[in-house]
Amino acid sequence: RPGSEARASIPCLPRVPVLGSLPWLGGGLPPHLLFCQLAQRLGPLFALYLGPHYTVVVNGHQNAREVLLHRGRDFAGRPRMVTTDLLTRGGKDIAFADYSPRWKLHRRLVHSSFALFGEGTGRLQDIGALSPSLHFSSSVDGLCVQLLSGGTRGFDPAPAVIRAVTNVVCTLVFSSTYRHGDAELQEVVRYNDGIVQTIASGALVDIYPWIRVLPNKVLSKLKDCITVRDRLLTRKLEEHKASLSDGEPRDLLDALLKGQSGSRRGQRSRGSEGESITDDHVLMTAAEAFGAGVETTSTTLLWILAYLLHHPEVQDRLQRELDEKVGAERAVSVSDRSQLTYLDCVINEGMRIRPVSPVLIPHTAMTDSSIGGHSICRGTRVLVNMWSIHHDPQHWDKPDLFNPDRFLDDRGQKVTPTCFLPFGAGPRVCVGESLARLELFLFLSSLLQRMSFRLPDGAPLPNLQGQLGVVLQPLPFKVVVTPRPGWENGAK
Ligand code: HEM
Ligand code: PLO
Repeated sequence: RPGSEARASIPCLPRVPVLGSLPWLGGGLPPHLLFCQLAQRLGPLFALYLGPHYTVVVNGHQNAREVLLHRGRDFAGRPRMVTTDLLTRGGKDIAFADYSPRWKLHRRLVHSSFALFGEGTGRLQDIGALSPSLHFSSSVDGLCVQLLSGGTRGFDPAPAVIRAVTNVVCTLVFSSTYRHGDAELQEVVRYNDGIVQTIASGALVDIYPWIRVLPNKVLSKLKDCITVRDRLLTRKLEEHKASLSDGEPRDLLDALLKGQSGSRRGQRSRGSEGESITDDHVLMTAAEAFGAGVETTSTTLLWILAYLLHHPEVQDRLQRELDEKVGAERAVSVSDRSQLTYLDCVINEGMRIRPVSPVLIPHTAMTDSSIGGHSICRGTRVLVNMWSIHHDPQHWDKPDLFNPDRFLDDRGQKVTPTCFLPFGAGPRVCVGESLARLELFLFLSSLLQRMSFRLPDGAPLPNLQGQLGVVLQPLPFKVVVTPRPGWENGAK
């Protein structure tokens, strides 16, 4: 069998029944670091058993590009897992759904709906709106005002950042913007946090599905959060259905509902009813836009703030660039983006040094295929260790150093190294990439234009190790915020 040859050729950890290779994974290191350690011993491509599942771990960028890009179709499957099945009603979302014609249709629909909020439309910019009436409710202004009201005592910026990013996603998904302290916004923040906490600690459940039958506090908390989420989103969906008109979609829910009827028409003409996008799909997509949109963007922003506290010279240089290219008279706008090169490098360096997803969501081989000349049989799980790729000393000079200049060449022009893949690549590449980049740009540029961040007197520098849950998060840290000239109130 080709499968048995493949298993012989890729170095593989030993295993015991039921536990798989678990006894050889001791030491308590998080997976991305453990895999780096194992790669030193076994080589960049190795295998292990997660419970009963034969799993190949990819550490080098060439092999990763092969899996994600060159043979992307072969490896575009996803394994089924207990927690994500609960989260997504058995894979009716994008991220955790297995590859299928319906998934392709669904992903395309989501992609084109996101394009509605992209750069060209100015829609996202409305979130940092210039109109005075929107000042307080707009997320960017709101965040600036809130941070600046933190006073001179040190405070944790995370709650304000998470709330602001959640607000942006609420605007995009169902056109709601919330004022500070709004009960519905709090509810969204709370249930999302509950899912984040439980889905990662529920990882064990995914390796041993039979634990599902045991009483499990984690699983019941996850279920409770999902119930709250579903109640809120179902209400939004019903409201949107009732007020849907023929005009331009107001938000993601409108775009999905319109696409849904479009795809049904398309299906009928092709006679394949089974593939249409159901209400469940619409609901799961909205839920996922929240999960993916909030966790990733807020975590990246917090990592960058943590690094700016470690590197005040980078903050100074960012502010010099902003003063030179934008000034203090007006708010930053999307059209400034091409001018703010150094800011772009800082965002890239933040995503390189602390990828939110240090090991990508597992892929599975949909057909017999190969990686680096080793054959891989259908059904094999593949873990791409983005951490090892972003910290490979052969491709990055002093990889543990925060150095945004590595994204500039000798002439000060931007460069994107081939081993920089913060959003993945190929058929499973992040669908929110352009949205995420735009948000990171708008938030960071506005924050640094209007205020400076420093450590509270006597406080320790932020811990940069982070804490691995569903994403890699910085541990809580404190900042002191001071307004820059002209921005004493946080907004104009
Ligand atoms: C997938 C990164 C923001 C939606 C992914 C993947 C990565 C990633 C690494 C997995 C690729 C793979 O499995 O091969 C990021 C980063 C972000 C970000 C670094 C921000 C800094 C967003 C936003 C959204 C989003 C704002 C949507 C609102 C998704 C979805 C998938 C995904 C739906 C699953 C794609 C699929 O499986 O086909 N993202 N993401 N992401 N991302 Fe993002
Ligand atoms: C975050 C908690 C939400 O309540 C549900 C959710 C949905 C999509 C997930 C996201 C969580 C975590 C980050 C993920 C995202 C899909 C793509 C993204 C895994 C679990 C990344 C970085 O790959």
